[in-house]
Amino acid sequence: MKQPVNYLKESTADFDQRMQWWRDARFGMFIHWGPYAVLEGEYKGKKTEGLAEWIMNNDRIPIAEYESYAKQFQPDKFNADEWVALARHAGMKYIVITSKHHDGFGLWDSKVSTYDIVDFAGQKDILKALSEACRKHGVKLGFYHSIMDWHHPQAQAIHEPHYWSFQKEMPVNPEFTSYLENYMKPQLKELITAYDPAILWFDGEWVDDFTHEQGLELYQYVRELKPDILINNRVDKGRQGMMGMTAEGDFAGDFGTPEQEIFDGISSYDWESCMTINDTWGYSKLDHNWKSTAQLIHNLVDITAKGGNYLLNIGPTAEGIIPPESVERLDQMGDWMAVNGEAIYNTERLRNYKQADSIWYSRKKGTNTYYAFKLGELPKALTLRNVLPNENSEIYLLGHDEPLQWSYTEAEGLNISVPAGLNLPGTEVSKAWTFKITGMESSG
Ligand code: FHN
Repeated sequence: MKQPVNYLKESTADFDQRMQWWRDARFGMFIHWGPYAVLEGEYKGKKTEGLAEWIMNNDRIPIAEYESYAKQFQPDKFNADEWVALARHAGMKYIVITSKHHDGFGLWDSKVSTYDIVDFAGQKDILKALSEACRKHGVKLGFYHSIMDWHHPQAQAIHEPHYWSFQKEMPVNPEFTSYLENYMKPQLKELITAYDPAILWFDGEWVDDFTHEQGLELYQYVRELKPDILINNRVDKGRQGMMGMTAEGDFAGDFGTPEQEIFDGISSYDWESCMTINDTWGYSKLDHNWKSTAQLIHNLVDITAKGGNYLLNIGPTAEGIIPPESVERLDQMGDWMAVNGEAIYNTERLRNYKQADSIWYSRKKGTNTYYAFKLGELPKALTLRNVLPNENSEIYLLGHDEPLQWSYTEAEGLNISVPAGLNLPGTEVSKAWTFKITGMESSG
């Protein structure tokens, strides 16, 4: 009789093998999409105070009324191939989309529930279309799945009004375990069986109804369904707030999840910063606070140099249109990645990953090829202190064909001359340049 595998006791070698594609990928697309997009961040003419995808809870919208918006969720302009093509051009190697956010609405044709895009809204199966497009275009697909559920009677907050609040102790729903075992887990099984996701990205684990023991069981349950799937640390109770890393203890989860921030330093644990391009995850017609493309690229460089992943969010409209401001930025990131992506993918971090406030480093995995990113402005000469070239080293500026002149002294470090009048396409937007140094002796 074959012993069941205890996935909570995985060997380091097996863990590293399972994580490898994700570590090498570095950069993914997050998608928050659901009936909240119908409301566009506004309820009864008033901008919702919090995040657009929290509008049902924060504006105390009665379930029956919110269901009427769910029926209006008719994404007739949704084109899965276009969304995957945008992610690919941006240099994103995987996509994580909300299969079910806190509002409980499913973006697939669930056999467990009728509260989904097919049975309830009469639309096509979004996750089916997206999984087919991802398979066609070689992009990995993951699902964000909320443990908290404001719609299911066995999961929703049981005091009146039955809305969830961070600010107060909430009486737990005595039926929550039944919701987990007889609703949420069967939905996870149909998602994994039907669409073969590479990642399960849990959220909403903070509710008092959900326990650490249930988190350990949930991790084991999902890995038994698909042993090589990756699962974030919000599957259990160890995530430490928005800083996102897992507390000491026997908490489950393959990677930490800093949210709207970049881990400050380096960690021996895997982590992925999830961030928005404006300020909200779900679509809001009122959120115009778009980060610049340079800021987004600088975030990617910062995260890469520290050895993390970047999960950058888009919030499509209810029709299925990705905001043009998001498309513009992702296209510009893609232009930069086409030239500089070799310094991002399949790299590993250095102990001294940063120099002063605008130079970051990475190393091509398993080689003595190093990269130095200069953010802000391109100087006429650059001195690198965290690298040690040898006489055979060559130095290039990615996007420029000719090798650069350089000299090295122990006192000063590596001095690189930058040709005058260089005009590398897209750098006026990215404000980011990458120097490639081959044949390195070692690094600082
Ligand atoms: O409550 C959610 C929020 O709506 C969004 O999904 C973010 C991104 O992962 N996570 C939670 C807030 O921490």
